[in-house]
Amino acid sequence: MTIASTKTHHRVCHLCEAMCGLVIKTQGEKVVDIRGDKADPLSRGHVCPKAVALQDIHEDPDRLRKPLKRVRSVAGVYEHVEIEWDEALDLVASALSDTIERHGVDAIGAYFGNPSVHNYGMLTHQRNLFRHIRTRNRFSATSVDQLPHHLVSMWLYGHMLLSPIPDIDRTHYFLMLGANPLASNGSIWTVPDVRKRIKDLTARGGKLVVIDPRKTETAELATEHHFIRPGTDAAFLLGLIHVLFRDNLTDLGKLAGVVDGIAEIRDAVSALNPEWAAAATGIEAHDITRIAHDLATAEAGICYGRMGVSTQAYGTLCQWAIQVINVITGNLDKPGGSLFTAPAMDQVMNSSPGGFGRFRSRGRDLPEFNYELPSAALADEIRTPGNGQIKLMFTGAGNPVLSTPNGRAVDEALEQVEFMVSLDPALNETTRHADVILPPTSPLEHDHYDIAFHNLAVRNTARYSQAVFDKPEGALHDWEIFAELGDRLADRLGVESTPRVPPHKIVDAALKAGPYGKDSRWDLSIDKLLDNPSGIDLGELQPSCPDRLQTADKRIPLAIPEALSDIRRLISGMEIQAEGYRLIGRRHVRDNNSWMHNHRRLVKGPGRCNLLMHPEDVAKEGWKAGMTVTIKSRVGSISAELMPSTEVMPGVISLPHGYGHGLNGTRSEIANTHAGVSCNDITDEQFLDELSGNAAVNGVPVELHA
Ligand SMILES: Nc1nc2c(c(=O)[nH]1)N[C@H]1C(S)=C(S)[C@@H](COP(=O)(O)OP(=O)(O)OC[C@H]3O[C@@H](n4cnc5c(=O)[nH]c(N)nc54)[C@H](O)[C@@H]3O)O[C@H]1N2
Ligand SMILES: Nc1nc2c(c(=O)[nH]1)N[C@H]1C(S)=C(S)[C@@H](COP(=O)(O)OP(=O)(O)OC[C@H]3O[C@@H](n4cnc5c(=O)[nH]c(N)nc54)[C@H](O)[C@@H]3O)O[C@H]1N2
Ligand code: SF4
Ligand SMILES: [Mo]
Repeated sequence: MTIASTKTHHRVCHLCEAMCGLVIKTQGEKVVDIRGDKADPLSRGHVCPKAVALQDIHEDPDRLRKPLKRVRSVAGVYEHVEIEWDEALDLVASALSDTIERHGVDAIGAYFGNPSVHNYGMLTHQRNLFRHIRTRNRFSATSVDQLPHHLVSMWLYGHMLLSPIPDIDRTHYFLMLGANPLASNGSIWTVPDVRKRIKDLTARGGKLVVIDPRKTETAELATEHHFIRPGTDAAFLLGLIHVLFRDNLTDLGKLAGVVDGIAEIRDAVSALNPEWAAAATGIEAHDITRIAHDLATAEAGICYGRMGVSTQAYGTLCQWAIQVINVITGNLDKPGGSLFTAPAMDQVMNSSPGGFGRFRSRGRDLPEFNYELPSAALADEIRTPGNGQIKLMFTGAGNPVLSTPNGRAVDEALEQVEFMVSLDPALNETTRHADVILPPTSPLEHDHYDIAFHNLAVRNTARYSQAVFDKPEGALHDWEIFAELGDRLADRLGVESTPRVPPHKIVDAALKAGPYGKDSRWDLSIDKLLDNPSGIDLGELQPSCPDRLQTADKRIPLAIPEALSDIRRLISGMEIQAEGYRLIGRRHVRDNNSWMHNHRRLVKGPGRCNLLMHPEDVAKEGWKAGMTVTIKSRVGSISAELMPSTEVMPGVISLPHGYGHGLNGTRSEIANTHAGVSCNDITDEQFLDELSGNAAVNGVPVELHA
């Protein structure tokens, strides 16, 4: 017997936005060790419990290694059987061209999920296929997530991807709403090792103030936590803006000459005093006043809000108000405030700035953003007959049955399409409907450069990871599948196909042409990054306005008409706040949306898909811990085990998303034995941030029954 020698690999973890550097040891085909890379200038050795799951994903016996085709067995039930790549790719290309010829290009629907942004080949090569399919029926996880951030960045800063990043390491005051980075590891804010960064902030006398209907792990570390009634944050934020104007606390600092619309905003909030905000939110008026003063008078401060304030009924208004607060307190573009990044491969300079409302969904008249329709309209666009009805559905790296509102309706609708194809390594709740599943290589079998998340990081760095293992004979990377399908479709449509440039060559060219490229002292390239496998530090974030602004006049038009008119909807919405329970979500550090429940190390321990409810509410209903409670909304009902907890405020219940496994025809043995229920079976596709069309999966009105 020969013992394989141990090899050491440097690789970044792509599972969440934190981009932790890893050192991975292998022997032959086995991973023998995964740990944090202390030499990584961004993550400094940090990892979370999911890092080891890279091995579990790679070794998972349920991970698909060959394409599957759905066939009806003699017994009349559907099953998936393995087929060869050539047959699978031809089947899909023929179905695509056939659908385009019969019904036009809009008959093709596409949904891309979260991991498509964490896999660089999916970003670089989607175009190889979709340049031939310019359909209006594109959807993605964006509209169940960060759509309001993009919209507000486009309006204020001229580009949907130009997001100000909280400079936590140099701040003195951090006001955080609807985010739990201790579980999520940060979002629209790449901030590995956030626990240490928060501890450093409070140790140097700085403050972290958390606003959340649940006392989260992050709130536990905060200097101050306030419960807030779900969906009322916009009232809190506008109340803060009111105080900032009323008490003469505004100071635009060096942005004074570049911002328009201050007077309009002052007028729009003149009646929205802290007493009004207190009645809506449940946060005391004197606390609102004090927080406004503390933030404005801090040497440098941050206002930041994420999921909890984006995926709610006033998501866009919240994200707009957050930017207004940062601008009028002089904290935008300031060290210790929020700063724009200067990444080595700059997505802002290399992509479209975004656009809004250029067309609308057929069924419900919802606006597109960046040529995507809200995912809350997906089932409708499949079911509504007529020109533009979806006949063929393409999903890539997504699980909309578990992740989009009224997932049961999506589940039923997917069964109705004429043909469905999924680019995914899993046979799960969504892909079980696919006629053909195309599984890409495992993460350890391909290289990686974080095209997306360097743009959102608390420090400018660059890091390239080579594949840990060779790709198996015959297997294809995600980008190669797009390229193959693109070629075959082009051939059938009689148009030219796209030259096949591997992702690392695209990144290499962008690095060389970028701000740290050939014309700089850094001379960055893929070769240079190969010589520095733990990454290269390009320094801390720097002020960059007005140059960095992408608006035509290099100014910030703060008084966005759409936001100002949405204030009226908020005011009437706050007057008619329904009684009864409101559902919110929650994340756990060992979950990752719906797709990492098939790894024993991540699901072990007590079940996590239980219903949190305040003990006073539990007592009021006469219920007990451990009993099964049915949660009912306009669209459906589910049942979950009750767990009384003072973590949530009275009137609020919390259930994580991404569960609800165990459906017929799926292949994930461990996840199916930790099935849980899908909270998106009761989130409502009609309950939206009406301004943007973003799904409101938080603050959903529900009824409870024993
Ligand atoms: N109620 C409620 N709903 C929510 C949320 C919430 O907080 N509450 N959160 C929302 C948010 S923020 C998001 S981002 C969405 C996520 O929603 P989705 O993106 O739709 O779902 P995921 O669970 O991330 O599913 C990812 C899929 O990608 C596959 N996959 C993983 N890696 C790769 C890869 O490299 N290549 C390919 N081709 N496939 C891959 C997995 O097998 C899985 O099928 O959910 C949203 N839904
Ligand atoms: N471990 C783990 N990490 C992840 C993910 C995961 O599923 N698991 N998903 C990744 C993805 S796709 C994303 S987008 C990010 C999300 O990253 P975060 O935005 O940090 O996500 P959450 O942990 O869901 O935090 C949202 C918080 O909003 C609160 N909330 C709910 N409703 C309201 C409200 O009305 N007002 C206020 N103020 N707060 C409210 C919730 O209680 C919760 O604490 O996490 C990423 N990282
Ligand atoms: S926090 Fe965890 S999942 Fe996220 S990049 Fe780091 S190790 Fe990976
Ligand atoms: Mo997300």
